Amino acid sequence: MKRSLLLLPVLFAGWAFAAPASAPAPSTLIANVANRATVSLDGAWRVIVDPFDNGKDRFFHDAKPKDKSDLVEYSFDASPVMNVPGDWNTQRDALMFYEGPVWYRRMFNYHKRDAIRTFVYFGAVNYKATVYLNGEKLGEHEGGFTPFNFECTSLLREGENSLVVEVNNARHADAVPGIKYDWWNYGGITRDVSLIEVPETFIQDYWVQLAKGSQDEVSGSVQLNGAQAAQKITVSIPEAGVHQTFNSDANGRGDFHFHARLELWSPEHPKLYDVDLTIGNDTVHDQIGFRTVEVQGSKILLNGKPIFLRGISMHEEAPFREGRAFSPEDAQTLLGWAKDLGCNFVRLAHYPHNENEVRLADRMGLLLWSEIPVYWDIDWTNPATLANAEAQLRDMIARDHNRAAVILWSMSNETPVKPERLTFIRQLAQEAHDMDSTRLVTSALNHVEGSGTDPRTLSDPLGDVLDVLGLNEYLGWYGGTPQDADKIEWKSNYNKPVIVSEFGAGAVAGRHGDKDERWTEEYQDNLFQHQLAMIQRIPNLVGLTPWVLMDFRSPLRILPGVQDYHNRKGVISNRGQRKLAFYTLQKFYLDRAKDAK
Ligand code: GCB
Repeated sequence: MKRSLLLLPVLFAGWAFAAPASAPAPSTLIANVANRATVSLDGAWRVIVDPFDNGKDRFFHDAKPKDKSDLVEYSFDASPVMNVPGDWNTQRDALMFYEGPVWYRRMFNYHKRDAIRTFVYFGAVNYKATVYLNGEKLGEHEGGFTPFNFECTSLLREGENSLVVEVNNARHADAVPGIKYDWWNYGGITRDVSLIEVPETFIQDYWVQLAKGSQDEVSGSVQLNGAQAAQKITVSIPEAGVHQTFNSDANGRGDFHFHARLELWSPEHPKLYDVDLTIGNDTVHDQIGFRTVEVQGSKILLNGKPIFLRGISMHEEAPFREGRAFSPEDAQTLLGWAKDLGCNFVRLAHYPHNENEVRLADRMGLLLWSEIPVYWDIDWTNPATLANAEAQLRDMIARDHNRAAVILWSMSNETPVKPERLTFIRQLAQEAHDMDSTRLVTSALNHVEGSGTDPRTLSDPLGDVLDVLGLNEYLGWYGGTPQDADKIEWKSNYNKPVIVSEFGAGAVAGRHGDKDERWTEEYQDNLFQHQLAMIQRIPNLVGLTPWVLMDFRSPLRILPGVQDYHNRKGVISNRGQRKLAFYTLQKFYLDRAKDAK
C-alpha cells in the first residue's frame, strides 16, 4: 500500500508511541480533522463509470480539447454528477450491483497562502482510491473504511484545481475483507472529503487520556509534523484548571504526565472536557472524556467497577433510505435506537464506522467495540494482506484513540481455526496492544466444541492472545430449534470475560405466525427469549451484542419476497419498524440496568 509518506516532510523517527522497532510504518493521518480548519469538498462530483477500465492512462489528466480539431474521447464536464459523500449503488439504479472502477472529479478554487500546508483528507473510499491533483498522482489507499490524507501543498494552483479520484470496489482474494462477506459492497467516496490547512509545523497527533490504572493522572503525547521539531507545547483543560507546558524533542515527539481532578466519563455521566493543545501558531481543540477500562480476572472494569455491557451489533447502513450511512443525522437515528433499547454498548460491525458515530457515542455515553474487516476467510499467508490489515488497524486506532467511548478494538470476525490465521491475528493483537495499551483487544469467535444438545466449550486457540472473547452463536437459526438453548450448558477454556457478540434470527417486519414459523416476528422473538435465558449461564459473561440493530443489504440473502438481498435479522427493519424481539431485548436490558443500580 503506497501512502503519502513521500510527500510529507515528516519527522517520524521515534514517533511510534511505544510501538516496537519491528512495527509497520506509523499512520500518516492527521488527528481530529473534525475540529481543524477545513475546506469541504463534499457535494456534486462529476463521475465516469469505467467498467472496461479504459481510463487508466488518461482520465486523471481531466483533459479538454485544445481546439475544435482536437480529439479527447471523454469529458468530466459533460458527465453526470454523483453526491459525495455517498455510495454509487443507491444513487443510480444501474449501479446497484456494480463492482469496478468509477472516476470522480471535483473542481475547486483555491487561494494559496505562504506558510500554510494543505492536505486532502478522505473519510473513506471503498475500496481502493487513486488520487490525482491537477494531473499528478498524490497517492493510493486501500481499505474501504479508514481515513487517509495526502499532502498537496506543492501541487495546488492559484485559482481553479482539478481533483480526480479513481475509485474501485472490485473484490480480491488477497484484500481485507476478501471475496465473500455478508454486507453490501457499496462503492464510492462514502465519507466526507476536505482540504485541511495547517501551519508549516503542526500537531499531527496527540493522545490525552488517564494513565493506565490511574484515575487522577493524565498521561499523553504529542507528535508534531514539520521542520520545527523541538517546540514548547501547551496542554490546557480549562474546566479542570489544567495548563501545562512541556517540550517536544528533536523528533517532534513530546510526552507529558500531570495530576488532575477530573469527573470520570461513563455511560451514566458522559462528561467531556474541552482540551486545547498549542504549539507556535497551531492550536487544536478537542472534547475528551476520561475513564479507565481494564480486565480483572473474568470481569471488565470501567472506572474500577465491574460493568455489564448491554449491547447491540450494527452495520453502517442508512436508516429509512438505502445505502451507506455517513451523516450526523444517520448516526443520531441509529445510536438513538440503541439508546431506546436500553443499551450502554454498541458493536460497530464489521469495519471502522464513520467518525460521526464515534463522536456521538462519546456525547451520548455509549461504549463502543470497533472492528477491522478481517472477516471469515482471507489470504492468511500473504504478507501484503497482513500489511493491509495492519494499516487498517493502525488508522482505526489513529483516528479514534482519544474517544472515551471506544473500549474494545476487535481484530476479526468468525475466522476459521488454523495455524496461519492464528499467526496473522496474533500479530494484529500484538500491534493493537503496542499502539494502545489502554484499551482491550477482542475478536468475534465462532469456534466451539460440542454439538447437538451436548455442552459447548469455548476453545478457540485465539483466546490466548485476546483480553476479551467475543462469541458468535446461532443456535436455533442455523441449527437446532430456539428451545434447544434451554438444554445447552457452556464452558470456557479461558478465565477471561466473554461477550456474546452475535445471536439472532431473520424476521420480516409485520410478518406474523407461530413461533416455529421461519421469518415471522414470533420466531425471532421466541429465539431471543430462549437465547437471553441461556446466555446468562455462559461462564464469565460480561455482555452481549445480538445480531443486529437494523436489517441491512447483503448479496448473500436472496430469498424473494422475504430477503430480497437483505439480511432480516434486525430487531428494527430498514424502514424503522420495531419487531417483537426489540421489545423483548429492551425489557431484558431495562431489568439488567435496574439490577445494576
Ligand atoms: C455472522 C456474521 C455476520 C452475519 C451473520 C448472519 O456470524 O458475523 O456478519 O451477517 O452471521 O446473519 O448470518
